[in-house]
Amino acid sequence: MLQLHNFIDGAFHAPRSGRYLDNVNPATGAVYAHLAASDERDVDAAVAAAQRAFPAWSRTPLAERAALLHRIADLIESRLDEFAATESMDQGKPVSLARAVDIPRAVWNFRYFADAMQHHQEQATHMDDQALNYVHRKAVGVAGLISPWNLPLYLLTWKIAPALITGNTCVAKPSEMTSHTAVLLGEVMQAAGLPAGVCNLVFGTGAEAGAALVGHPDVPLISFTGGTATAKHIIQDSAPHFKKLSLELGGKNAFLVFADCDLDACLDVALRAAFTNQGEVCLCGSRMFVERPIYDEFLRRFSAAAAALRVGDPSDATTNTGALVSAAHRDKVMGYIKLAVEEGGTIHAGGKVPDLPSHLQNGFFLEPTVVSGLAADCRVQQEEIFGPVVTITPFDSEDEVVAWANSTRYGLSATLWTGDLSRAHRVAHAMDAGIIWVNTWMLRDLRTPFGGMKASGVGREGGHHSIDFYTEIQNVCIKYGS
Ligand code: NAD
Ligand code: 6OD
Repeated sequence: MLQLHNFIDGAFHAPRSGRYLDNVNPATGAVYAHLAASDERDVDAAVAAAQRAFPAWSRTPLAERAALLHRIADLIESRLDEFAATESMDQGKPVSLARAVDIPRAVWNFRYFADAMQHHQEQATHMDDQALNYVHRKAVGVAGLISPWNLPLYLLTWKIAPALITGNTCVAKPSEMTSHTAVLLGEVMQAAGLPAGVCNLVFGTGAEAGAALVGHPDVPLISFTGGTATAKHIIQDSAPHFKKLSLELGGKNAFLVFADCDLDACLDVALRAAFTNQGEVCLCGSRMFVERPIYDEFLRRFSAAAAALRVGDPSDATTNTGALVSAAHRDKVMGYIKLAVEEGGTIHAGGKVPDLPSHLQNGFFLEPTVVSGLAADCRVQQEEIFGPVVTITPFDSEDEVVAWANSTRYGLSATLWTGDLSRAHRVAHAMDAGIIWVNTWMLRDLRTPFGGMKASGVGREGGHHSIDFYTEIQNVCIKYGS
Protein backbone atom coordinates (compact mmCIF):
# COMPACT_ATOMS: atom_id res chain seq x y z
CA MET A 1 0.00 0.00 0.00
CA LEU A 2 1.10 3.58 -0.70
CA GLN A 3 3.05 5.07 2.23
CA LEU A 4 3.06 8.81 2.83
CA HIS A 5 6.30 9.88 4.50
CA ASN A 6 7.55 12.99 6.25
CA PHE A 7 9.49 15.55 4.22
CA ILE A 8 12.43 16.54 6.42
CA ASP A 9 15.68 18.25 5.41
CA GLY A 10 14.84 17.99 1.72
CA ALA A 11 14.09 14.24 1.63
CA PHE A 12 11.26 11.84 2.46
CA HIS A 13 11.68 9.79 5.67
CA ALA A 14 9.68 7.05 7.36
CA PRO A 15 8.47 7.96 10.87
CA ARG A 16 10.91 7.05 13.67
CA SER A 17 8.24 4.99 15.41
CA GLY A 18 7.56 2.88 12.30
CA ARG A 19 3.86 3.48 12.97
CA TYR A 20 1.32 4.57 10.36
CA LEU A 21 -2.23 5.90 10.33
CA ASP A 22 -4.89 4.74 7.89
CA ASN A 23 -5.53 7.22 5.11
CA VAL A 24 -9.15 6.88 4.09
CA ASN A 25 -10.95 7.85 0.88
CA PRO A 26 -14.16 9.47 2.25
CA ALA A 27 -16.14 8.58 -0.88
CA THR A 28 -15.59 4.82 -0.50
CA GLY A 29 -14.64 4.47 3.16
CA ALA A 30 -11.62 2.43 1.99
CA VAL A 31 -8.08 2.81 3.30
CA TYR A 32 -5.98 3.71 0.25
CA ALA A 33 -2.67 4.76 1.86
CA HIS A 34 -0.78 4.74 5.13
CA LEU A 35 0.33 8.03 6.65
CA ALA A 36 3.41 8.49 8.85
CA ALA A 37 2.36 8.63 12.52
CA SER A 38 5.08 11.00 13.63
CA ASP A 39 6.07 11.64 17.21
CA GLU A 40 8.31 14.15 18.93
CA ARG A 41 11.45 12.52 17.51
CA ASP A 42 10.32 13.35 13.96
CA VAL A 43 9.31 16.84 15.04
CA ASP A 44 12.72 17.31 16.72
CA ALA A 45 14.47 16.22 13.50
CA ALA A 46 12.35 18.59 11.42
CA VAL A 47 12.92 21.53 13.79
CA ALA A 48 16.67 20.83 13.83
CA ALA A 49 16.73 20.81 10.01
CA ALA A 50 14.76 24.07 9.90
CA GLN A 51 17.14 25.64 12.42
CA ARG A 52 20.17 24.63 10.36
CA ALA A 53 18.61 26.08 7.22
CA PHE A 54 17.53 29.35 8.88
CA PRO A 55 20.76 31.45 8.81
CA ALA A 56 21.32 30.99 5.07
CA TRP A 57 17.64 31.21 4.10
CA SER A 58 16.96 34.37 6.10
CA ARG A 59 19.97 36.01 4.39
CA THR A 60 19.05 34.79 0.90
CA PRO A 61 18.22 37.83 -1.25
CA LEU A 62 14.49 38.47 -1.37
CA ALA A 63 14.45 38.21 -5.17
CA GLU A 64 15.91 34.68 -4.94
CA ARG A 65 13.38 33.60 -2.32
CA ALA A 66 10.61 35.05 -4.49
CA ALA A 67 11.91 33.24 -7.59
CA LEU A 68 11.81 29.94 -5.68
CA LEU A 69 8.24 30.55 -4.58
CA HIS A 70 7.28 31.31 -8.17
CA ARG A 71 8.96 28.07 -9.29
CA ILE A 72 6.96 26.14 -6.70
CA ALA A 73 3.76 27.80 -7.95
CA ASP A 74 4.58 26.94 -11.56
CA LEU A 75 5.28 23.31 -10.70
CA ILE A 76 2.02 22.89 -8.77
CA GLU A 77 0.20 24.41 -11.71
CA SER A 78 1.91 22.03 -14.14
CA ARG A 79 0.50 19.13 -12.06
CA LEU A 80 -2.94 20.70 -11.53
CA ASP A 81 -4.97 17.62 -12.50
CA GLU A 82 -2.94 15.32 -10.27
CA PHE A 83 -3.14 17.70 -7.31
CA ALA A 84 -6.90 18.16 -7.79
CA ALA A 85 -7.60 14.43 -8.10
CA THR A 86 -5.50 13.71 -5.00
CA GLU A 87 -7.16 16.43 -2.93
CA SER A 88 -10.59 15.15 -3.96
CA MET A 89 -9.76 11.52 -3.12
CA ASP A 90 -8.18 12.50 0.20
CA GLN A 91 -10.81 14.97 1.40
CA GLY A 92 -14.06 13.96 -0.32
CA LYS A 93 -14.61 17.28 -2.13
CA PRO A 94 -15.74 17.38 -5.77
CA VAL A 95 -12.75 17.25 -8.08
CA SER A 96 -14.22 20.23 -9.95
CA LEU A 97 -13.95 22.31 -6.76
CA ALA A 98 -10.38 21.22 -6.08
CA ARG A 99 -9.50 22.02 -9.68
CA ALA A 100 -11.23 25.42 -9.76
CA VAL A 101 -10.59 26.67 -6.23
CA ASP A 102 -8.28 24.74 -3.90
CA ILE A 103 -5.29 24.12 -6.14
CA PRO A 104 -5.36 27.43 -8.06
CA ARG A 105 -5.52 29.22 -4.70
CA ALA A 106 -2.47 27.27 -3.50
CA VAL A 107 -0.64 28.43 -6.63
CA TRP A 108 -1.79 31.99 -6.02
CA ASN A 109 -0.67 31.88 -2.37
CA PHE A 110 2.93 31.37 -3.54
CA ARG A 111 2.71 33.93 -6.34
CA TYR A 112 0.94 36.54 -4.26
CA PHE A 113 3.32 36.51 -1.28
CA ALA A 114 6.40 36.31 -3.56
CA ASP A 115 5.31 39.53 -5.28
CA ALA A 116 3.74 41.30 -2.31
CA MET A 117 6.89 41.11 -0.22
CA GLN A 118 9.01 42.51 -3.05
CA HIS A 119 6.72 45.54 -3.31
CA HIS A 120 6.36 46.03 0.40
CA GLN A 121 7.43 49.44 1.75
CA GLU A 122 7.96 50.73 5.27
CA GLN A 123 7.27 54.14 6.74
CA ALA A 124 9.88 56.34 8.38
CA THR A 125 9.24 59.29 10.70
CA HIS A 126 11.44 62.32 11.33
CA MET A 127 11.23 63.96 14.75
CA ASP A 128 11.67 67.73 14.29
CA ASP A 129 15.03 67.38 12.54
CA GLN A 130 16.26 65.56 15.62
CA ALA A 131 15.93 61.90 14.86
CA LEU A 132 14.79 59.38 12.30
CA ASN A 133 12.69 56.33 13.15
CA TYR A 134 12.39 53.49 10.73
CA VAL A 135 11.10 49.93 10.80
CA HIS A 136 13.46 47.04 10.45
CA ARG A 137 12.02 43.54 10.03
CA LYS A 138 13.66 40.31 11.06
CA ALA A 139 12.52 36.82 10.29
CA VAL A 140 11.26 35.17 13.48
CA GLY A 141 12.96 31.77 13.09
CA VAL A 142 11.38 28.33 12.72
CA ALA A 143 7.64 28.75 12.10
CA GLY A 144 5.30 25.99 13.30
CA LEU A 145 2.32 25.78 10.93
CA ILE A 146 -0.71 23.63 11.76
CA SER A 147 -3.62 23.30 9.34
CA PRO A 148 -7.05 21.59 9.20
CA TRP A 149 -8.67 19.08 6.84
CA ASN A 150 -11.28 21.13 5.00
CA LEU A 151 -9.13 23.11 2.53
CA PRO A 152 -5.93 21.11 2.88
CA LEU A 153 -3.48 22.59 0.37
CA TYR A 154 -5.20 26.01 0.21
CA LEU A 155 -4.74 26.69 3.92
CA LEU A 156 -1.36 24.96 4.29
CA THR A 157 0.20 27.05 1.53
CA TRP A 158 -1.48 30.21 2.86
CA LYS A 159 0.84 29.72 5.86
CA ILE A 160 3.96 28.33 4.16
CA ALA A 161 4.23 31.04 1.49
CA PRO A 162 4.26 34.10 3.80
CA ALA A 163 6.44 32.28 6.34
CA LEU A 164 9.11 31.53 3.73
CA ILE A 165 9.07 34.81 1.83
CA THR A 166 9.72 36.73 5.04
CA GLY A 167 12.85 34.62 5.64
CA ASN A 168 11.59 32.07 8.14
CA THR A 169 12.07 28.35 7.77
CA CYS A 170 9.19 26.14 8.79
CA VAL A 171 7.84 22.86 10.07
CA ALA A 172 4.29 22.32 8.87
CA LYS A 173 1.83 19.73 10.14
CA PRO A 174 -1.27 19.27 8.00
CA SER A 175 -4.33 17.47 9.31
CA GLU A 176 -3.83 13.72 9.72
CA MET A 177 -7.01 13.24 7.69
CA THR A 178 -5.81 15.09 4.60
CA SER A 179 -2.03 15.12 4.20
CA HIS A 180 -1.68 13.62 0.75
CA THR A 181 -1.38 16.83 -1.29
CA ALA A 182 1.27 18.00 1.19
CA VAL A 183 3.36 15.00 0.09
CA LEU A 184 3.00 16.20 -3.50
CA LEU A 185 4.02 19.66 -2.31
CA GLY A 186 7.20 18.14 -0.82
CA GLU A 187 7.99 16.62 -4.23
CA VAL A 188 7.43 20.00 -5.87
CA MET A 189 9.72 21.73 -3.36
CA GLN A 190 12.46 19.20 -4.10
CA ALA A 191 12.02 19.68 -7.85
CA ALA A 192 12.01 23.48 -7.46
CA GLY A 193 15.38 23.36 -5.69
CA LEU A 194 14.19 24.78 -2.37
CA PRO A 195 17.22 24.37 -0.08
CA ALA A 196 17.02 21.38 2.29
CA GLY A 197 15.41 22.12 5.65
CA VAL A 198 13.71 25.37 4.59
CA CYS A 199 10.27 23.74 4.55
CA ASN A 200 9.66 20.50 6.44
CA LEU A 201 6.39 18.56 6.48
CA VAL A 202 5.62 16.30 9.42
CA PHE A 203 2.53 14.09 9.39
CA GLY A 204 0.55 12.59 12.23
CA THR A 205 -2.02 13.33 14.86
CA GLY A 206 -2.53 16.62 16.64
CA ALA A 207 -2.09 15.04 20.06
CA GLU A 208 1.32 13.65 19.11
CA ALA A 209 3.00 15.53 16.22
CA GLY A 210 0.98 18.76 16.61
CA ALA A 211 1.50 19.05 20.36
CA ALA A 212 5.23 18.32 19.99
CA LEU A 213 5.51 21.22 17.53
CA VAL A 214 3.51 23.64 19.68
CA GLY A 215 5.53 22.77 22.80
CA HIS A 216 8.92 22.81 21.05
CA PRO A 217 11.18 25.43 22.64
CA ASP A 218 12.96 26.18 19.33
CA VAL A 219 9.76 27.08 17.45
CA PRO A 220 9.00 30.72 18.37
CA LEU A 221 5.90 31.14 16.19
CA ILE A 222 2.75 29.07 15.76
CA SER A 223 0.13 29.68 13.11
CA PHE A 224 -2.87 27.45 13.78
CA THR A 225 -6.05 27.01 11.79
CA GLY A 226 -8.60 24.61 13.22
CA GLY A 227 -11.25 24.18 15.86
CA THR A 228 -11.88 26.54 18.76
CA ALA A 229 -11.64 23.69 21.29
CA THR A 230 -8.20 22.65 19.96
CA ALA A 231 -7.04 26.28 20.12
CA LYS A 232 -7.37 26.21 23.91
CA HIS A 233 -4.65 23.51 24.01
CA ILE A 234 -2.50 25.49 21.59
CA ILE A 235 -2.74 28.60 23.77
CA GLN A 236 -1.89 26.66 26.93
CA ASP A 237 1.00 24.69 25.40
CA SER A 238 2.59 27.70 23.69
CA ALA A 239 2.12 30.21 26.53
CA PRO A 240 5.13 29.11 28.65
CA HIS A 241 7.37 29.84 25.64
CA PHE A 242 5.84 33.30 24.84
CA LYS A 243 5.33 32.26 21.23
CA LYS A 244 3.94 34.49 18.51
CA LEU A 245 0.51 33.02 17.96
CA SER A 246 -2.14 33.28 15.28
CA LEU A 247 -5.41 31.41 15.67
CA GLU A 248 -7.90 31.04 12.80
CA LEU A 249 -10.84 29.17 14.30
CA GLY A 250 -14.44 28.12 13.85
CA GLY A 251 -17.40 30.09 12.56
CA LYS A 252 -21.19 30.17 12.65
CA ASN A 253 -21.68 32.75 9.99
CA ALA A 254 -24.85 34.75 9.45
CA PHE A 255 -26.22 35.32 5.95
CA LEU A 256 -28.70 38.23 5.99
CA VAL A 257 -31.17 38.66 3.14
CA PHE A 258 -33.10 41.93 2.98
CA ALA A 259 -36.27 42.18 0.89
CA ASP A 260 -34.76 44.85 -1.40
CA CYS A 261 -31.98 42.56 -2.68
CA ASP A 262 -31.61 40.98 -6.12
CA LEU A 263 -33.23 37.70 -5.09
CA ASP A 264 -32.21 35.65 -8.14
CA ALA A 265 -28.55 36.55 -7.69
CA CYS A 266 -28.81 36.06 -3.94
CA LEU A 267 -30.28 32.55 -4.24
CA ASP A 268 -27.40 31.34 -6.45
CA VAL A 269 -24.79 32.64 -4.06
CA ALA A 270 -26.71 31.48 -0.96
CA LEU A 271 -26.64 27.93 -2.29
CA ARG A 272 -22.86 28.10 -2.70
CA ALA A 273 -22.41 29.77 0.68
CA ALA A 274 -24.36 26.98 2.36
CA PHE A 275 -23.09 23.86 0.60
CA THR A 276 -19.71 24.47 -1.05
CA ASN A 277 -17.30 21.73 0.01
CA GLN A 278 -20.22 19.91 1.74
CA GLY A 279 -20.58 22.93 4.03
CA GLU A 280 -17.08 22.26 5.33
CA VAL A 281 -15.78 25.81 4.92
CA CYS A 282 -15.30 27.88 8.05
CA LEU A 283 -16.85 30.84 6.16
CA CYS A 284 -20.01 29.03 5.06
CA GLY A 285 -23.24 30.95 5.60
CA SER A 286 -24.82 28.38 7.86
CA ARG A 287 -27.43 30.68 9.49
CA MET A 288 -29.66 32.39 6.96
CA PHE A 289 -31.98 35.19 8.08
CA VAL A 290 -34.52 36.37 5.51
CA GLU A 291 -36.72 39.46 5.74
CA ARG A 292 -40.36 38.50 6.21
CA PRO A 293 -41.84 39.78 2.89
CA ILE A 294 -39.61 37.42 0.83
CA TYR A 295 -39.19 34.64 3.40
CA ASP A 296 -41.67 32.13 1.94
CA GLU A 297 -40.35 32.53 -1.60
CA PHE A 298 -36.73 32.28 -0.45
CA LEU A 299 -37.38 29.16 1.62
CA ARG A 300 -39.28 27.46 -1.23
CA ARG A 301 -36.77 28.26 -3.97
CA PHE A 302 -33.67 27.66 -1.82
CA SER A 303 -34.97 24.28 -0.59
CA ALA A 304 -35.79 23.18 -4.16
CA ALA A 305 -32.32 24.18 -5.33
CA ALA A 306 -30.69 22.35 -2.40
CA ALA A 307 -32.67 19.21 -3.17
CA ALA A 308 -31.55 19.41 -6.81
CA LEU A 309 -27.82 19.44 -5.99
CA ARG A 310 -26.08 16.33 -7.29
CA VAL A 311 -24.56 14.45 -4.36
CA GLY A 312 -22.18 11.70 -5.35
CA ASP A 313 -18.82 10.55 -6.62
CA PRO A 314 -16.34 13.39 -6.03
CA SER A 315 -14.27 12.27 -9.01
CA ASP A 316 -17.24 12.84 -11.35
CA ALA A 317 -16.93 16.31 -12.88
CA THR A 318 -20.72 16.86 -12.63
CA THR A 319 -20.93 16.28 -8.86
CA ASN A 320 -21.92 19.30 -6.75
CA THR A 321 -21.57 17.79 -3.29
CA GLY A 322 -19.07 15.09 -2.37
CA ALA A 323 -18.46 13.10 0.81
CA LEU A 324 -17.91 14.43 4.32
CA VAL A 325 -14.38 13.98 5.56
CA SER A 326 -14.92 11.04 7.92
CA ALA A 327 -17.51 8.71 9.39
CA ALA A 328 -17.15 10.41 12.78
CA HIS A 329 -17.75 13.83 11.27
CA ARG A 330 -20.82 12.65 9.36
CA ASP A 331 -22.19 11.15 12.60
CA LYS A 332 -21.64 14.50 14.31
CA VAL A 333 -23.48 16.39 11.56
CA MET A 334 -26.34 13.86 11.56
CA GLY A 335 -26.55 14.33 15.33
CA TYR A 336 -27.25 18.02 14.71
CA ILE A 337 -29.99 17.18 12.19
CA LYS A 338 -31.65 15.01 14.83
CA LEU A 339 -31.22 17.79 17.37
CA ALA A 340 -32.79 20.29 14.95
CA VAL A 341 -35.96 18.19 14.87
CA GLU A 342 -35.91 17.84 18.67
CA GLU A 343 -35.55 21.62 18.95
CA GLY A 344 -38.72 22.08 16.89
CA GLY A 345 -37.28 22.52 13.40
CA THR A 346 -38.85 21.48 10.10
CA ILE A 347 -36.69 19.86 7.42
CA HIS A 348 -37.41 21.17 3.90
CA ALA A 349 -34.66 19.38 1.99
CA GLY A 350 -32.21 16.59 2.74
CA GLY A 351 -31.77 15.32 6.26
CA LYS A 352 -30.56 11.83 5.39
CA VAL A 353 -27.89 9.71 3.78
CA PRO A 354 -28.48 9.64 0.01
CA ASP A 355 -29.08 6.49 -1.99
CA LEU A 356 -25.93 6.01 -4.04
CA PRO A 357 -24.40 3.33 -6.28
CA SER A 358 -22.82 0.34 -4.54
CA HIS A 359 -19.19 1.55 -4.82
CA LEU A 360 -20.13 4.64 -2.76
CA GLN A 361 -22.28 2.94 -0.16
CA ASN A 362 -19.54 2.92 2.49
CA GLY A 363 -18.72 6.57 1.82
CA PHE A 364 -19.60 9.40 4.19
CA PHE A 365 -22.30 11.19 2.20
CA LEU A 366 -25.12 13.35 3.47
CA GLU A 367 -27.82 15.25 1.60
CA PRO A 368 -27.73 19.07 1.64
CA THR A 369 -30.16 19.86 4.45
CA VAL A 370 -32.41 22.88 4.98
CA VAL A 371 -34.10 23.51 8.34
CA SER A 372 -36.57 26.22 9.36
CA GLY A 373 -38.55 27.03 12.48
CA LEU A 374 -35.69 27.22 14.98
CA ALA A 375 -35.18 29.91 17.59
CA ALA A 376 -32.03 31.99 17.04
CA ASP A 377 -30.67 30.96 20.43
CA CYS A 378 -31.10 27.18 20.12
CA ARG A 379 -28.04 24.91 19.94
CA VAL A 380 -28.36 24.22 16.22
CA GLN A 381 -28.23 27.96 15.55
CA GLN A 382 -25.41 28.59 18.03
CA GLU A 383 -22.92 25.72 17.60
CA GLU A 384 -20.63 25.16 14.62
CA ILE A 385 -21.85 22.14 12.61
CA PHE A 386 -19.35 22.39 9.73
CA GLY A 387 -21.44 20.33 7.35
CA PRO A 388 -24.22 20.63 4.75
CA VAL A 389 -26.87 21.90 7.16
CA VAL A 390 -28.35 25.39 6.97
CA THR A 391 -31.04 27.07 9.07
CA ILE A 392 -33.42 29.67 7.63
CA THR A 393 -35.21 32.13 9.92
CA PRO A 394 -37.51 35.09 9.09
CA PHE A 395 -36.82 38.54 10.58
CA ASP A 396 -38.85 41.73 10.86
CA SER A 397 -36.36 44.51 11.54
CA GLU A 398 -32.73 45.47 11.08
CA ASP A 399 -32.18 45.68 14.84
CA GLU A 400 -33.60 42.20 15.34
CA VAL A 401 -31.43 40.58 12.68
CA VAL A 402 -28.24 42.36 13.76
CA ALA A 403 -28.77 41.09 17.31
CA TRP A 404 -29.36 37.53 16.09
CA ALA A 405 -26.38 37.63 13.73
CA ASN A 406 -24.09 38.69 16.60
CA SER A 407 -25.59 36.35 19.18
CA THR A 408 -23.10 33.45 18.81
CA ARG A 409 -19.68 33.08 20.43
CA TYR A 410 -18.14 33.16 16.93
CA GLY A 411 -17.27 36.14 14.75
CA LEU A 412 -15.59 34.94 11.58
CA SER A 413 -17.63 36.23 8.65
CA ALA A 414 -21.05 37.64 7.79
CA THR A 415 -22.81 38.17 4.48
CA LEU A 416 -25.61 40.59 3.69
CA TRP A 417 -27.76 41.09 0.65
CA THR A 418 -29.42 44.42 0.07
CA GLY A 419 -29.96 47.02 -2.66
CA ASP A 420 -29.71 49.84 -0.12
CA LEU A 421 -26.18 51.24 -0.02
CA SER A 422 -26.61 53.02 3.30
CA ARG A 423 -27.95 49.89 4.92
CA ALA A 424 -25.06 47.88 3.48
CA HIS A 425 -22.50 50.05 5.27
CA ARG A 426 -24.57 50.42 8.45
CA VAL A 427 -25.24 46.72 8.90
CA ALA A 428 -21.71 45.71 7.83
CA HIS A 429 -20.25 47.95 10.54
CA ALA A 430 -22.66 46.49 13.11
CA MET A 431 -21.51 42.91 12.46
CA ASP A 432 -19.12 41.37 15.00
CA ALA A 433 -17.17 39.55 12.30
CA GLY A 434 -13.72 39.76 10.74
CA ILE A 435 -14.93 39.78 7.15
CA ILE A 436 -18.27 41.03 5.84
CA TRP A 437 -19.41 40.34 2.30
CA VAL A 438 -22.11 42.50 0.70
CA ASN A 439 -23.99 41.00 -2.27
CA THR A 440 -21.31 38.34 -2.69
CA TRP A 441 -19.65 35.55 -0.72
CA MET A 442 -16.10 34.17 -0.45
CA LEU A 443 -14.64 36.80 -2.76
CA ARG A 444 -11.06 36.99 -1.49
CA ASP A 445 -8.47 39.66 -2.11
CA LEU A 446 -5.23 38.42 -0.58
CA ARG A 447 -4.15 42.00 0.13
CA THR A 448 -6.78 42.30 2.86
CA PRO A 449 -6.59 41.18 6.50
CA PHE A 450 -8.29 37.90 7.26
CA GLY A 451 -9.48 36.32 10.48
CA GLY A 452 -12.10 36.19 13.15
CA MET A 453 -13.32 38.07 16.19
CA LYS A 454 -14.43 36.51 19.50
CA ALA A 455 -14.03 32.70 19.55
CA SER A 456 -13.18 32.70 15.83
CA GLY A 457 -9.62 33.75 16.36
CA VAL A 458 -6.89 36.19 17.29
CA GLY A 459 -3.85 37.59 15.51
CA ARG A 460 -5.34 38.15 12.06
CA GLU A 461 -3.23 37.09 9.10
CA GLY A 462 -3.61 37.81 5.42
CA GLY A 463 -2.20 40.59 3.27
CA HIS A 464 0.09 42.98 5.09
CA HIS A 465 -0.89 41.34 8.36
CA SER A 466 0.92 38.15 7.35
CA ILE A 467 4.08 40.14 6.75
CA ASP A 468 3.63 41.59 10.25
CA PHE A 469 2.90 38.21 11.81
CA TYR A 470 5.82 36.39 10.25
CA THR A 471 8.38 39.08 11.12
CA GLU A 472 9.71 40.70 14.25
CA ILE A 473 9.15 44.41 13.74
CA GLN A 474 11.90 46.56 15.23
CA ASN A 475 11.97 50.33 15.45
CA VAL A 476 15.38 51.90 14.88
CA CYS A 477 15.63 55.46 16.24
CA ILE A 478 18.70 57.42 15.07
CA LYS A 479 19.39 60.78 16.60
CA TYR A 480 21.01 63.08 14.09
CA GLY A 481 20.14 66.56 15.42
CA SER A 482 21.98 68.45 18.10
P1 NAD B 1 -8.84 20.52 14.56
O1 NAD B 1 -8.72 21.63 15.55
O2 NAD B 1 -9.33 19.22 15.02
O3 NAD B 1 -7.43 20.22 13.87
C1 NAD B 1 -6.68 21.23 13.21
C2 NAD B 1 -5.22 20.84 13.23
O4 NAD B 1 -4.75 20.86 14.58
C3 NAD B 1 -4.94 19.42 12.72
O5 NAD B 1 -3.74 19.43 11.99
C4 NAD B 1 -4.79 18.63 14.01
O6 NAD B 1 -4.00 17.48 13.86
C5 NAD B 1 -4.10 19.66 14.89
N1 NAD B 1 -4.23 19.43 16.33
C6 NAD B 1 -5.24 18.83 16.99
N2 NAD B 1 -4.99 18.81 18.32
C7 NAD B 1 -3.80 19.44 18.49
C8 NAD B 1 -3.01 19.75 19.63
N3 NAD B 1 -3.38 19.43 20.87
N4 NAD B 1 -1.85 20.40 19.44
C9 NAD B 1 -1.46 20.76 18.19
N5 NAD B 1 -2.15 20.49 17.09
C10 NAD B 1 -3.32 19.84 17.22
O7 NAD B 1 -9.70 21.12 13.39
P2 NAD B 1 -10.23 20.33 12.12
O8 NAD B 1 -11.32 19.41 12.58
O9 NAD B 1 -9.08 19.80 11.36
O10 NAD B 1 -10.85 21.54 11.26
C11 NAD B 1 -12.14 22.00 11.42
C12 NAD B 1 -12.17 23.27 12.22
O11 NAD B 1 -11.29 24.22 11.66
C13 NAD B 1 -13.53 23.93 12.20
O12 NAD B 1 -13.82 24.43 13.47
C14 NAD B 1 -13.34 25.09 11.22
O13 NAD B 1 -14.21 26.16 11.39
C15 NAD B 1 -11.94 25.47 11.51
N6 NAD B 1 -11.37 26.22 10.39
C16 NAD B 1 -11.16 27.55 10.54
C17 NAD B 1 -10.65 28.30 9.49
C18 NAD B 1 -10.40 29.78 9.60
O14 NAD B 1 -9.75 30.35 8.72
N7 NAD B 1 -10.89 30.46 10.62
C19 NAD B 1 -10.34 27.66 8.30
C20 NAD B 1 -10.59 26.30 8.17
C21 NAD B 1 -11.10 25.58 9.24
O1 6OD C 1 -9.37 32.60 2.06
C1 6OD C 1 -8.58 32.53 3.01
O2 6OD C 1 -7.50 33.13 3.03
C2 6OD C 1 -8.92 31.67 4.16
N1 6OD C 1 -8.04 31.68 5.17
C3 6OD C 1 -10.04 30.93 4.14
C4 6OD C 1 -10.45 30.06 5.18
C5 6OD C 1 -11.49 29.22 4.96
C6 6OD C 1 -11.96 28.34 5.97
O3 6OD C 1 -12.41 27.22 5.78
